[in-house]
Formats: sequence, C-alpha cells, structure tokens
Amino acid sequence: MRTQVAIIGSGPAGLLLGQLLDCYGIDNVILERKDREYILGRIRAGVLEQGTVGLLEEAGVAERLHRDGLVHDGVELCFGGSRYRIDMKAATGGKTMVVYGQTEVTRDLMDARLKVGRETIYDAGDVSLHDFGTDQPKVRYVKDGKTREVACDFIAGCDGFRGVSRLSVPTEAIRMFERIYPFGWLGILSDTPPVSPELIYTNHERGFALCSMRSATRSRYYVQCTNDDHVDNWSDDRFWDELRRRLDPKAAAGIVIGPSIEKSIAQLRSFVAEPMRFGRLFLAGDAAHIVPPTGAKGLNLAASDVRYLSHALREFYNERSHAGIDGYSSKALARVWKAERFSWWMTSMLHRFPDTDEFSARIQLAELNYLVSSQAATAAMSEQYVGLPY
Ligand code: FAS
Ligand code: PHB
Repeated sequence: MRTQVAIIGSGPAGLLLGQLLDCYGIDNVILERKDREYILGRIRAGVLEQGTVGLLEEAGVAERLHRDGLVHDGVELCFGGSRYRIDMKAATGGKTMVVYGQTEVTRDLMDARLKVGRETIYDAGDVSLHDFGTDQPKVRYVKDGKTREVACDFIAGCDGFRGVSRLSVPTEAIRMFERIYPFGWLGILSDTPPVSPELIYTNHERGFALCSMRSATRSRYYVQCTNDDHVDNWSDDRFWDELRRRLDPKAAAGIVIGPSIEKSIAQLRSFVAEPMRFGRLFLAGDAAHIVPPTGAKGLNLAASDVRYLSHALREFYNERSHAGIDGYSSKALARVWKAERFSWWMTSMLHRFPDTDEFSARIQLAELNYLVSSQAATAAMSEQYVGLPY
C-alpha cells in the first residue's frame, strides 16, 4: 500500500490529524493496534480549550460537541473549607472552555473518518517504522497473520506514551525530561447529576479532589490516592465518603451518589521528548509529551501539535515549502513546555506530597489565597487554563 502520510495511532491526535489532512486533500492511513470498541472504552479527558473546539470545527466534527457540550466560564477552587470562583471568561475577555468527554471527541472523529472513506487499519500488530531518515519511509505491520507494508512520504507517530514511534528513534537522537509524581488519581464515572455547574478543584489535608462532569446527568470525580493504590481497595462507598471529606460542607452535602460505571487509577507524570521530528517522522500528542491531568492540558496539547503538523504538511504538499515541517518541533515544544509548567504548577499547588509539611501546606494556602484575591494572578491562571494562543 502507498499513502502520503502514515499515521500510527487512532486516538485523538491520530484521528484529528487524519481528518484535517483529509480536509486538505492529503492522503493518509491510520494504523491502530486496538479495535474501535477498545478505544471508545477508555475514559480520559473532559475539558476542551477554545482553540481545540476551533480545530474540531475546522475538521467538521463539532456538531455534537456544540449540541451536547457544556460551555463553562470558570472553575471553583476549594480550600480551607470554602469555595472561590475563578471567572475565567471575565479574566480573558470572553474565552470559555467546553466540557465534552474525550471519548465523544474520539467517536465523532471516527464517524467522520468512516464517512469520508479514509482507512483505519485496526488490530494492526507489531507495527514497525523504517527508513524515516530518508525520503522514502515505510511502516510495516502484521494483520491476519501476514506482514504488510505501507510506503509513505511521512510518518506521524500519534501512538501515545507507550507507543512504538518514540521508541523507534535512536537513543542518541532524542532527549527526554521526566517528573513522576508520588501519587495517582482515582477516577469514578457515575450517572448522577454534577454537584456543581462548574468544576471544583480542591486542596485538602487529606489530598486533592476534583469534581467534574460529562453532561448534566453524568459526573466525573477524582480523589488523589497513593502511587501503589489499587482500584480494588476502593468500594463506591469508600470513594464517596472520601470525596465528601475533601469538599466544603455545602458541596459535601450536595453530592448525589450512585453506582460507579467506571473506576480507574491514573498515574501522574510530566514528560517531554525533544525534538519532536526525526527526518520524515513526526511525534504528536502523548507520544511526545505527558502532563499531569490537573491542568486539563493532555488532550488539548495533542490538538495543538496536530494543528501545527497538519498546517506544515499542507504547506509541504500545496506550496512545496519545507518551512512548516522544519519549524514544527520548535513551535510545538514552545507551547508544550508552557503547558508542562502550568500543569506542574497546578499539581504542586493542589496536591499533598509525602514531604508536604506544615510550612509547605501554608505556602500552598498562601498561593491559593493570592490567586483568588489578585486580578493579575486570576488572569494569569485563566489565560493558561482556557488555552494560550497557538
Ligand atoms: P492516546 O494514548 O489517546 O492514543 C494513542 C493510540 O495509539 C491508542 O489508540 C493506542 O492504542 C495506539 N497505539 C499505541 N501503541 C501502538 C502501536 N504500537 N501501534 C499502533 N497503535 C498504537 N488528559 C486530560 O486533559 N484530562 C484528563 O483527565 C486525562 N486523563 C487521562 C487518564 C489516563 C488513564 C490517561 C492514560 C491519559 C489521560 N489524559 C487526560 C491524557 C489523555 O487525554 C491524552 O492527552 C490523550 O489521550 C492524547 O491523545 P493521543 O496523543 O492521541 O494518545
Ligand atoms: C475530567 O473531566 O476528566 C477532567 C477535568 C479537568 C481536569 C482533569 C480531568 O483537570
């Protein structure tokens, strides 16, 4: 098989790239090791930056998002037993976020891909990348017991943190930066109405908690847990009790509890691979970087990488210009590192670390008090949370 761009991975990064390239008339194929149902069974991000919404509109997949997504003007911070609203819309001159699950974004992109007749090869085993240092790169994979090959002009490694693309780069050609956090997030999905119309991020001596949602009837909650914790240690009742203990009295009393329809623990890390381009191979999304979900940046960074990469490839094919592909890595990394810092800052301010002593607990509270009482601090947090300009 031959195509112009071979995309590895059918997550948000791969699917959005495929859709935008299709809009630009650039041929592409996606190779995915899992099947559609498995991918749609993963519960992940929930908050879309305004820029991400614009990209989904450009890709022609924003209809359901505008119908079912919840537009949010701000978030609440809960500490010292009280809640404080951060009015992000006012602080950013009108910018908002949309709460719409990554699962739904993925579903919309998959359906759009089917409609335009672009190929996704699911259950592609043993994907391997070849000759991406030349102008004739190839991807090989095994399907139905046979090894097959895709000849292409470019390979887009959109295969996530544990994918094959980054691992295919010679170690001497790549630098990696990592911080692993000494805690995880235990997340629960329940068909119960959200406790509050906006997200609530809490700093509590027992640990961080987050009240989020997927719709007016489906809630998403998280509590900080230890790194070696296990979902089996957490009955629904234990989860609801712990969540209540970390919230202010009004929220704790207002929580509508119900059976969990999904429960999982995510480990938290900050990670960046530099550069994000190796000859004819480009890395995008979690394949190149990971953020702790505290800043709701993971999915949105995948989208900004894809914006830069899709525009660069359009320039290459339509204008025969290399400027975009040559500038991709530095442009993407400039935005990635700002989001890495923001996510690290939010995580440091809101979580209990093993070495959080009385002094550092007071420093966290001082930072939070400054944040909710200073227009400048509120504006700085807001412009990063809603998404910095591309
Ligand atoms: P993805 O990991 O989504 O997709 C990569 C795809 O490549 C997968 O479908 C995988 O099956 C496929 N693949 C992997 N190896 C392959 C191979 N060798 N061959 C072929 N295909 C291969 N972000 C937030 O903003 N908020 C959150 O709350 C949040 N929670 C998260 C919870 C968890 C458990 C995880 C893991 C991530 C979470 N994230 C969150 C981040 C997440 O949303 C990512 O940023 C987002 O999925 C990035 O999308 P992709 O880069 O497409 O990577
Ligand atoms: C979610 O709804 O899953 C979510 C929202 C905001 C975050 C992280 C996760 O910062």
